[in-house]
Amino acid sequence: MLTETPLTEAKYDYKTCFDKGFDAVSNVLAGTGSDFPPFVAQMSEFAMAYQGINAKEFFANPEVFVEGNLRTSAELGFDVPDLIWDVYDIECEATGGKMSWFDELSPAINNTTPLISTEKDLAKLTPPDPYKSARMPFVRDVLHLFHEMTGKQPTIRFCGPLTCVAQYMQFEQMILRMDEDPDFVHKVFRFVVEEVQAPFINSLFKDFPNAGTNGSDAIGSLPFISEEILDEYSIPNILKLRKLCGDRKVLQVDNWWGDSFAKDTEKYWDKKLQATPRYLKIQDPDLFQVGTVRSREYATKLGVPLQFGVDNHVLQEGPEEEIVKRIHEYMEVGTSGPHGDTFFLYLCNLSAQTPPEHAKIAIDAIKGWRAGDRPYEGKVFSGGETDSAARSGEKGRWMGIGQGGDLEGNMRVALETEAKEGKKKVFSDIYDSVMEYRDDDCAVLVAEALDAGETCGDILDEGLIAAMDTIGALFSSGEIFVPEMLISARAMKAGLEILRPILTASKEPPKGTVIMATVQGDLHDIGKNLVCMMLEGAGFKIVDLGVNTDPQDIIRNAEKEKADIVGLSALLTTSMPFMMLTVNAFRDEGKDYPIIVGGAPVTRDFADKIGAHGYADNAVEAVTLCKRIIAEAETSRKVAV
Ligand code: B12
Repeated sequence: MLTETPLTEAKYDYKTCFDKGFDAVSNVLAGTGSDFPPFVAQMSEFAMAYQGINAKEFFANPEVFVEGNLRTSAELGFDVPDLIWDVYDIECEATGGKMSWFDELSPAINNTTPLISTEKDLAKLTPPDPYKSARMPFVRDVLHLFHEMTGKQPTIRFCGPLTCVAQYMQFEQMILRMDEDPDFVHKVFRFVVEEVQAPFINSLFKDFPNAGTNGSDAIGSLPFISEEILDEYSIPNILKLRKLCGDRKVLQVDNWWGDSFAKDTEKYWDKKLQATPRYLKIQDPDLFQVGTVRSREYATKLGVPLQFGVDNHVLQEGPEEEIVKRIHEYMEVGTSGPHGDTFFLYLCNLSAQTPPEHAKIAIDAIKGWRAGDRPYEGKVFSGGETDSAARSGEKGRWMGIGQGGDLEGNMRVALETEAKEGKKKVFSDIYDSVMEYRDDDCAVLVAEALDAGETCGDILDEGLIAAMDTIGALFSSGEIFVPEMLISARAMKAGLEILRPILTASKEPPKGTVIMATVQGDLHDIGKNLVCMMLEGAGFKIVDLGVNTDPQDIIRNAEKEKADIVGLSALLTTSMPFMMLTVNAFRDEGKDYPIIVGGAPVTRDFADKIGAHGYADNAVEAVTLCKRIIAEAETSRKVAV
C-alpha cells in the first residue's frame, strides 16, 4: 500500500518526549554516567512496516521517513529515535551505482555488474555532488527535518569505508583484488574516502557542526575479512576519514561483528576502540558467544562506556522468554561494576518482520528491569557452551562456521597429512597449490598431470576436489575465514580451466548441474557464492543466476540447462516467502526438480514447510546434500531400468 500523503499531524511533542533518553545517551557517551541505562535501536524498516508505508516512498521522501520514525519511536516508548536510512547505498548510488527498489524492504545497491572492476572504470568516475547527486539531498533533508522537529542534533550516518568499497567493487572482487593488486584497491579506497565520503560528510557537518556520526560496516569485520585486511585497509581508512572530517572524535564506525572469531578477543576490542573511541560496542551473535561477563570486565578495566547489542533474530523470532532473558542479562551485567552507569543497550535491527508485540516485549523488559523487576537476577546465560542459543532454531554459529571443529590440535596439519597420505606426488602437488593459493602453479601442475597421462577424473578427485574438501572443513571449523576460502577457490578454478576444454570435448559429464540463485527481493550473495565455489570444487557444473532472481527465470534456466538440482539462497526474512513462491511455481508448472534451500534465516523446518527437497546449513553440507541427491537419482534411474 502506498501512502498518498505524507504523515503530518504529529500527536506527540517530539521536542520533549525524547529528552530524558537523549540526556541519558549523551551522559553515557560523555562518561559522566546516567541515572538509568538507556537503549537505542536500529528500527527504520520496522517503523516503515509499522506505519504501513511503501519502501519506495519511505526511503525517498524525507518527511515520511522522519515522521514515520519519530512517530513509531514515540508510540512504542523508545528512549530515543534512531534514524537509519539505507546507509550502505547512498555514496555508491550517488556515484552511479545501480539501485534495486522494493515495496516492503529498504532499497539496495545491485552490484551484479559492479561500478569499479578496472583502473579504467575508476578513472571514468566523477565524484558525486553532495548537494545534488541521487539521494545525498534526501539525507541532508532528513537531518534538517529531524533537527527542526526534535530540536536535537542529528546523527550523520554513512557507510563504513570497507563496506563502501565492497559496494563499488562487489565483495568477492574486492577481496581477490586485495590479493592480486593491492595498489589498485588502495586507489579505490582513496577515491571513495577522499573524494566521495569526506566531502559528503563534511558538507553535512557544515550544516550541523555538532552532529554525531556513525558508520555501518556490515562486511568490515571478521570473518568476512581477515585481521590483516582489517589492519591494512579498514582501520587506516576509518582513521583517515576521521582526519579528513576535522579530526572529530565523533567520527566513528561501530557495527563490527566477529569478536568470537578473533584470535585474541581483547586485542580485537582494542582495534574496535580505534574505530569507535567513545565506547565499546559488542553485539550478538558474538556477544552471546564471548560472554557478557568477559566483555564487561574488559570495559571496566579500561573505564570505557559499553554497549551490548541484542540479536535481531531473537527479537524477531522470540520466543518471549528468550527476548526477556537476553535483555535482562545484558542490562544486569552491563550495568555492573564501577562503570555500570556508562552502559547502554542496543536492539540490533528491529526488521520489517519483527512483530510489534516483540518490540513491545523488548521495551517492556528494559523498562521492567529498570523499575526493579529482575526475575533472572544473578543468572548469566552467555559465554558458555550453549552456542546454539545464540541463534533461534537449530543453527549453531553463523555462516555455518564453528560446527566442524572436532579435531584436536592443529587441524590444518592433521587434515593435510590425512588427505595426502598414499597420494601420487603429482596429486599432492596439485592439492598443495590450492591449499597455498598458488593459481599459476595449480594450472601448470594440472597441465603436467594431463601430459603425464593422468585422467581428468583423477586430477579432480585426488587433487582439486580433495583440496576444496580440506578448505571446507577448515572454514567450518573457523580456522580460515571467507578471504582464504575465496582465494583458494580461485586457485582451484585456475586448475579447472585447464581441464574444462578436455571435459567438454570428451563429454565426460560433471557430477551434476546445479542452478543457483538468490531469490527475488534479496541482494545478498556472499553465502550463495561460497556454496557455488564449493560445489564447483566438488565437480559440479554451476549455473549462477545471481541475485534478486525472478521465479520464472529460475524455471527457464533449469529447463535450458537440464538441471539436476536447483539451489535457492535467502538472507532476509522478507525474501524467504519468495523461496516458497519459487517452489510453488515449479510445482504449479509440473516441473519436478530437486530444490534445495539455504541462507542464514532459513531452517530445516522452513524447508520442509515449503516443500523443498533439501536444506543445508553451510557450504560444506550443501556439497554433501547435492552428492546425496545425485546418488539417489542415479539409484532410482537404475531401479527404473
Ligand atoms: C553482508 C551483509 C550485507 C551486505 C550484502 C553484500 C552481499 N554482496 O551479499 C549489504 C551491506 C549490501 C547488505 C544489505 C542489506 N542487508 Co544485510 N547483512 C549482511 C550481513 C552482515 C552478513 C550476511 C552474509 O553475507 N553472511 C555470510 C554468509 C557466508 O553466510 P550465509 O549467507 O548464511 O551463507 C552460508 C549458509 O547460510 C549456506 N547457504 C547460503 N545460501 C545457501 C543456499 C543453498 C541452496 C544452501 C544449501 C546453503 C546456503 O552456506 C553459506 C556458507 O556456509 C548480515 C548480518 C550477519 N552478521 O549475518 C546482514 C543482514 C543479513 N542484512 C540485513 C538487512 C536488513 C539488510 C538490508 C535491508 C539493509 C539493512 N537494513 O541493514 C540490505 C538489504 C539488501 C537486499 N535487498 O538484499 C539483516 C536481515 C534481517 C532480517 N531479519 O531479514 C541482517 C541479518 C543484518 C541485521 N542484523 O539486521 N547486507
